[in-house]
Amino acid sequence: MMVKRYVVRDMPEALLRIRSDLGKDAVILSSKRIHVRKWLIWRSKRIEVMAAVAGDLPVKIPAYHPSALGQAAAKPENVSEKAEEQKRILRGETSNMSSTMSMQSIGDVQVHSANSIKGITSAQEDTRQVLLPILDEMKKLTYRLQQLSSQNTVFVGGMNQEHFQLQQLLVQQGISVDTVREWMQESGVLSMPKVGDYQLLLQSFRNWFIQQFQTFAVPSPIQSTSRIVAFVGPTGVGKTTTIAKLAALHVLSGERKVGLITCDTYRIAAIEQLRTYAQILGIPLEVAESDAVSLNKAVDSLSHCDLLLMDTAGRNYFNQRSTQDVQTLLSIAPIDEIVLVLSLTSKAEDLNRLLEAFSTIPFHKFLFTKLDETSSYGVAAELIWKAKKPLSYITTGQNVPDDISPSTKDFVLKSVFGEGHP
Ligand SMILES: Nc1nc2c(ncn2[C@@H]2O[C@H](COP(=O)(O)OP(=O)(O)OP(=O)(O)O)[C@@H](O)[C@H]2O)c(=O)[nH]1
Ligand SMILES: [Mg+2]
Repeated sequence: MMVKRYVVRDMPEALLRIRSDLGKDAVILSSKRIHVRKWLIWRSKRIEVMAAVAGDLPVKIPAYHPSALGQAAAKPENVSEKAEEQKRILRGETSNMSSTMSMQSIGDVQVHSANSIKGITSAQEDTRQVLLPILDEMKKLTYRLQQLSSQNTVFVGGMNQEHFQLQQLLVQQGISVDTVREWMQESGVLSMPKVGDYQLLLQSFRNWFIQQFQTFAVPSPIQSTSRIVAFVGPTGVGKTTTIAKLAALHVLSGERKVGLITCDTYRIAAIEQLRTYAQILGIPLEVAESDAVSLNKAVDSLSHCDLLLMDTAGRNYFNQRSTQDVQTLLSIAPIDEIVLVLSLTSKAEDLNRLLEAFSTIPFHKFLFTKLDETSSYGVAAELIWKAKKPLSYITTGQNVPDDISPSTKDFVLKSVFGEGHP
C-alpha cells in the first residue's frame, strides 16, 4: 500500500492531485485543517489530506450503538459498499457519508448526490427494521426488571402469579426473602399446580403456618414459678423501661413481691434510671457488679422477694467479647428465665445477625419492643421460627406501665399476614 500526504488549499485541488498521482483507485484516509508556517509568518489555512492506493482498503466499521438508530448504521455486508463509495468520491462522484473521511473537517466540499442519499436512506430503513423488534424486547425486559427491583424481590423459576403475590405479601411484612422462599418451599405451596385462585393458595400457606407455629408461638409470659428473670439485649432497645413496666404490673396486681437488680454499671445514668422507678413503685433495688460475689450478694439481700427482675447493660452484641461477657454473667446466678429484648424498629438483617450472635446464649424467650414505631414486623415471626423460642411480651410505647401486653397468637399471625389478616 502506498500512502501519500497532500497539503492543499481545498478538496477539489486534493482530488485532482491524488487522482493524477495515485490513479483512480486511490482513497482518502483522512483530512484535517492545518496552519502552515513559513519564515515565522503564519500563512493561511491549508488542508492536510492523507491518501493511499492499495488492494486492501482501510475501511472502519462504526461500532453499534442504540443512538445510531436514525443515523447511518453500518452493517458488515456494507463494507464493500463503503469502499466503493470512497472510490466514487475520488472519481468525482460524491456522497455524504464516508467512514474514513470527516465531512466536518472537509467542510468546503459539500456536494450531495441525490442517488447516494436515497441509497443510504434505504440502508438505514433496513437496519431500523432489524433493530426495532430487538429494542422493543429490551424495553419490555427493562420494564420488567424495574418492576421487580421496586418490589425488592426476585421472581424465581417455577413460580406463578399467585406464588409471586404471596411472596410479595410476606416480603412487604419485613420477612427476609430467603426465609420467605424457605417457608414457601416447606409449606408445599410452590409445588401446588397453577390454581388461578390466590385466596386458596394463601389459605393453604396460612394453614401450614399455624400448624408450624402452634408449638413455639405459644405466648409465654413470665412463669409464676420463675424467681429470677434476666433481660438482655442490644443498647437502647427498652430493657430498663420494660422492666419498670413489668415491675409496676406485678406491684399493681399485688400477687408477688418484686425486687430489682441492675448489673448495668457501664452507664452512670442507668442505675439512677432504675432507682427512680424502684422509688416510685416502692420496691427494693440492688446494684451488682458482673462478678459472682457481687451478684450473689444482691440476690441474697433480696431473699424476701419472690420475683427478681434483673437488668443488664446494653451492649454491641456483634462484638464477640460482649456475648462472652453476658454469657459469664448469666451463668453466675440461678436465673430461671433469660429474656432477649429486641426492638422491631431494627433492620431485619441486623436482627437476624443478632440472633446468630446470641446462638451461644441460652435465652428462653423473646420480648419485642417499639411495635408502635413500625408498620411491618414480620421479622418477629421470622426470629421466633428460626430460634424455635416463644414470645413473652410486646411493648407499644414509652408509658409505664400501660404500653406492654403479653404476646398473643394473633400478634404472630398479624406480623406475617398484615393487620387485616384472614
Ligand atoms: N416508642 C417506644 N419507645 C420505647 C419503648 N420501650 C422503650 N422505649 C424508649 O426507648 C428508650 C430507651 O429505653 P431504655 O429502657 O433506656 O433502653 P435500654 O435497653 O435499657 O437501654 P440501655 O440500657 O442503654 O441499653 C427510652 O426513651 C424509652 O422510653 C416502646 O415500646 N416504644
Ligand atoms: Mg437500660
